[in-house]
Amino acid sequence: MDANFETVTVKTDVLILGGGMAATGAAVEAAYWAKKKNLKVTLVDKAAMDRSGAVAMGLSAINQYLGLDREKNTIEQYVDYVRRDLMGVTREDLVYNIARHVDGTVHLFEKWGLPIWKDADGNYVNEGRWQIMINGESYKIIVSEAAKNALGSDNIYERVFITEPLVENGKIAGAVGFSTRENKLYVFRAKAVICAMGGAVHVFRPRSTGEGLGRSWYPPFNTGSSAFFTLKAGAEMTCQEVRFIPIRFKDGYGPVGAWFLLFKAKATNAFGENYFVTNGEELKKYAPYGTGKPIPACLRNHLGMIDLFAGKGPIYMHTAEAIQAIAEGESDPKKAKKKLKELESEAWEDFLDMTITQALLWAAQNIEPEKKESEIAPCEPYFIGSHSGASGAWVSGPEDLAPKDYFWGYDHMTTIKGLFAAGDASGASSHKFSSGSHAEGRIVGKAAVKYALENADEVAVADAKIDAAKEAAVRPLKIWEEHQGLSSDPNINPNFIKPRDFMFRLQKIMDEYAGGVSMQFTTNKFLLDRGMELMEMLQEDSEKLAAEDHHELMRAWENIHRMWQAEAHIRTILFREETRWPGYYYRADFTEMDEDNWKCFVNCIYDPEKKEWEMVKREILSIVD
Ligand code: SFD
Ligand code: AMP
Repeated sequence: MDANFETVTVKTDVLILGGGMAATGAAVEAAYWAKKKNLKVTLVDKAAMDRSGAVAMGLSAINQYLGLDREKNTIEQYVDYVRRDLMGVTREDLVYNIARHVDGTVHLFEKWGLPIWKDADGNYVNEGRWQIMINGESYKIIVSEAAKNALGSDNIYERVFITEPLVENGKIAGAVGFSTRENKLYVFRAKAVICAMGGAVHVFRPRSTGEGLGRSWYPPFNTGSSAFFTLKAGAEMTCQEVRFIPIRFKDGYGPVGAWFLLFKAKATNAFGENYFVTNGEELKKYAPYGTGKPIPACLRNHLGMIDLFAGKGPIYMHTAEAIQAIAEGESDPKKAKKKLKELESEAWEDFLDMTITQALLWAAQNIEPEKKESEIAPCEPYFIGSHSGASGAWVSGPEDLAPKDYFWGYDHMTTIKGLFAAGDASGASSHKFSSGSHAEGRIVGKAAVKYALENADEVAVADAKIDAAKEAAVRPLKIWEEHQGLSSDPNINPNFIKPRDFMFRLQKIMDEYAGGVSMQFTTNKFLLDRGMELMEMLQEDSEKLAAEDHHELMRAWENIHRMWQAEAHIRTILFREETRWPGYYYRADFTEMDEDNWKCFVNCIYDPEKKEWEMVKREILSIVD
């Protein structure tokens, strides 16, 4: 391929990176405020916004909705729920800020056309206390349409992959990227930048290998771009150790929430023992978090893992029992039969709305959920700030809620001036899910416009810096051009490594040294130190990534981004000498939770000038009793 690329320079006021839930929220809100002040807002997505990001396939529930009855569900109760779920480590000001805005966002979704389940009285149907059911196959198209209408098509760049940030003296100045279809390099210059490029998948070796490679719970197209972008800008990062391991229907990765909460299904080990009961004593070790209700997500995993690791698997979700029990609640046999049919179709729709593969797998394996139980299993680890993980950038809280040390001027701005983060990109504010990510996007959309107004001068960037970023962006194509003739197999060459093999190498390091599936999520200082050594060699080889075409160029950069997420993770689990989130990972050399020394945030900062990492502890400051 010809690696001569045309440079397109785009000047804007507010630049939104990503086109997912947080970015579409940011677009709607920023466009509204920008219009009043005659500012320009531009959005860049590596894919087509209608079906990009985690909600590409749709969803079957909105997992954060407080409801209009604030007597029943208070914001303080939501904060307490999240705090306990994350074993005490959460930014309460951020969780509070999102929770107080999220219902308005959900009402917008409905106004834009999202079908939300209603009961006979016209009330939303709850899945659990904070979750509501939707017919969400077209969820992403609906929120994307609203963002497109707000911004106008001239201000949207689809299929442009952002490689790295432009920063000068601790201030954001823009971003560099390339088209995944044409020979075009993009230099975006902006006063405020919103990073919303999702979480990271396939940093760890997945359970699905050759036979189902690419299948994962969280989307394979979330590749650590947010973590890379904020780290490389020099922003302080938080909770990089708090990976998320969801329990999912085995191999198809179908979510379990509807089964546990809506259908009230039970999970047991192969011997029929309910591990929540038989291993229940274990929870006392993790008081006060483990002894409250609901049991934190990591501890739910932990109780199941005790049995799995003891050889008592498979673990089963008893779908048939649950469906029969609800149907039998109807005394009239005719009604009971009708109810059974309804439940059967709801069970299938839950997956058809958001994890189609799971429905296909059920069909392929002759599983009728109303007749037969299904295997569930813990997945490989993911990096996701919006579900029950917490990794992301350390951002400012809102002035009216944030303790002094958590406030530096603009809502949800990182420690780099003018650089904002939302959704998976912002840390320590878990349980925002799709709705809270959109709400957080709206919060940063408004704050970024304010910042752009109050900091109207363009941040100057040295030409050499921009040229270096452009050169790096297309380097894998040049390496391919130079060396491809040396071997007959395009994937094997002494002068380069292809993205696919590079990814396998990264995943092997993470799996075997940083506590992946094959190590039963367990690691220690020696394994982590060795893992870092191997990572350094991988980093050297990242300079030799080769790409045959635009698509492979994207793959090359996705893996560079994953590699940085991996390094931040290894450094942080190494620093925190305790096991606070069993079920997510275990430190074999520090097996207990240590409230005296480690009830704190662990943050990391990469200095892009000195190329050095710093690890710091930050105090947890509570705002809710
Ligand atoms: O059942 C670049 N999620 C659920 N949320 C809910 O509210 N209800 C559910 O039912 C949920 N479940 C669920 C969920 C996700 C998935 C995959 C499944 C099931 C199967 C979680 C939410 O989806 C999630 O919290 C939000 O989507 C997070 O939003 P955000 O904006 O942080 O991430 P995104 O939507 O994935 O968007 C990322 C965007 O960035 C783009 N991008 N663009 C340019 N350059 C780069 N280098 C880029 N890298 C990425 C992407 O294209 C995308 O547009 S359940 O399991 O709990
Ligand atoms: P999931 O399908 O696992 O992503 O879960 C969807 C929602 O239900 C999230 O808010 C979870 O925290 C919650 N959830 C899932 N399983 C349980 C459970 N056993 N107890 C309490 N909450 C749960």
